[in-house]
Amino acid sequence: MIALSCVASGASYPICDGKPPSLALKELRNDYIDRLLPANNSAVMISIQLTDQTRFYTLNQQINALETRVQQCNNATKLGALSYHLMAVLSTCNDPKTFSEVNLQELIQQRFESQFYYRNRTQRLAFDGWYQYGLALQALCVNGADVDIDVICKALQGQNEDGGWAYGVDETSQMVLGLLCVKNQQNVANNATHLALLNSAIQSAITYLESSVKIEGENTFIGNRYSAPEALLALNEASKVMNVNLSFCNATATTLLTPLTDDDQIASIYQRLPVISGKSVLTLKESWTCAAPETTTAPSTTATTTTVPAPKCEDYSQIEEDVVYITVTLLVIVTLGEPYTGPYDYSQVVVNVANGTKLVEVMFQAKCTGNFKYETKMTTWGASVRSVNGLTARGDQREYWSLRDGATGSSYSTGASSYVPKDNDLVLFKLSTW
Ligand code: B12
Repeated sequence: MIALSCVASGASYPICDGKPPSLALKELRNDYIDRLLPANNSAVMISIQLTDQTRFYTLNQQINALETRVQQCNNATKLGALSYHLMAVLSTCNDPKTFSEVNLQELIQQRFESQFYYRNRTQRLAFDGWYQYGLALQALCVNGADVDIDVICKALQGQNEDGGWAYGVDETSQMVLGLLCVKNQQNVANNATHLALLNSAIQSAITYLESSVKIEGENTFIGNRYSAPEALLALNEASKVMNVNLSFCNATATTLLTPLTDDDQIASIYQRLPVISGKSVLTLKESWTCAAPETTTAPSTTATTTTVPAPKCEDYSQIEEDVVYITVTLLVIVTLGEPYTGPYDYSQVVVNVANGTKLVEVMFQAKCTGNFKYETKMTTWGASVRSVNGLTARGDQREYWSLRDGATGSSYSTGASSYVPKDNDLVLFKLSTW
């Protein structure tokens, strides 16, 4: 009876049971990889390399582009970018200390030193954020460099009482992966006090991640849909050395590993892909080998890039009969601080748009009215809002434009390229710090 219900539940995932992927999972993996292949990005490279090197048909082009990115690195490059580059280099079996004549390991070590002094005083939060701090622990560690004990101590001091880091699951997963890796270093493993502190930090982080499992109808997440892949990888790595409750593993993997839609952003795909093979970047640490892509099975046609024409205001000037229109209000609040604790610089613009229009397009149509201005930068999560009404968020002050529901003040769970406003929505752009 038990065996039957196991079979009936169907899916089996390497990340949950260590068995090789099923045929269906392999097909899904190929779809994910095909969508990622045209993107020139270090995180994409790592994701494909971890999952299936033989299908990385664009590897050589990607290595060339990686060289250019690495050459552009300097002491202003953030921990996250440096770390992705380092791990991408390592995943191709090149040396991150000499690749393109840049020593990425050293740049990370230097960048660690400048994390806790900003806004003119010593701070408890890492300037580049705990997500990137965790990535940097992983990068140094998988490259075989001993992470300074000071760097590890600062990480532990930054942990919240509930066991998480910063705002939640995303950051905590990266920190768990990083700390799991540095646990085996000489300066930690040979010092009983350090080891005990680190073990207890990891243990409470695991408890935090386990308590972030959410069942919403048919779906199971850890945190939300976007934080779940990395949390699953972190818990899976932790389960190799510690007690972890992974009873929700199959349900989470089933929720995550769905066929792609046009709405899936590149970042969401490269973060989900390694869940299929169950390999985190910690796999790069020892005895990592490289295989050339299989040219025989490479698609014969070169990928055609279709350029979508830039929208024009005229495209929206006609009212079309068979289209349902909704009203969306864009509200801009400039003063930093909690919502509605004015006085604040305040402006608002009302637009009528076709139902189903993405926020970024609503913004474009608002721009056409002449009463709203904005600038975005394209990222692997879609358009990131950098400036509104001429005011640019200062990254070096940890400022950003947060996108919120103006009625409740709560943050949207997706960005401007993904969020679809509803009728009578009040979309709030609020200059905030993080
Ligand atoms: C740190 C972080 C932030 C920081 C980034 C600060 C910085 N400059 O370092 C801040 C607080 C500014 C931020 C803002 C937002 N974030 Co954020 N963020 C993250 C987090 C935890 C790590 C990103 C990172 O450092 N990656 C490592 C670096 C090396 O990679 P990168 O590609 O260069 O990362 C850059 C982009 O990720 C970008 N970025 C960060 N968040 C977002 C969100 C969107 C929609 C876009 C387009 C870009 C973007 O900033 C990073 C650093 O430059 C991710 C978690 C994750 N799983 O990826 C969430 C995450 C990417 N963020 C998310 C969201 C929703 C937002 C906001 C839309 C929240 C809001 N409602 O205001 C805003 C963006 C609003 C805007 N102006 O367009 C979601 C995206 C989900 C989705 N499908 O769109 C994620 C996945 C969190 C989650 N689990 O839900 N974020």
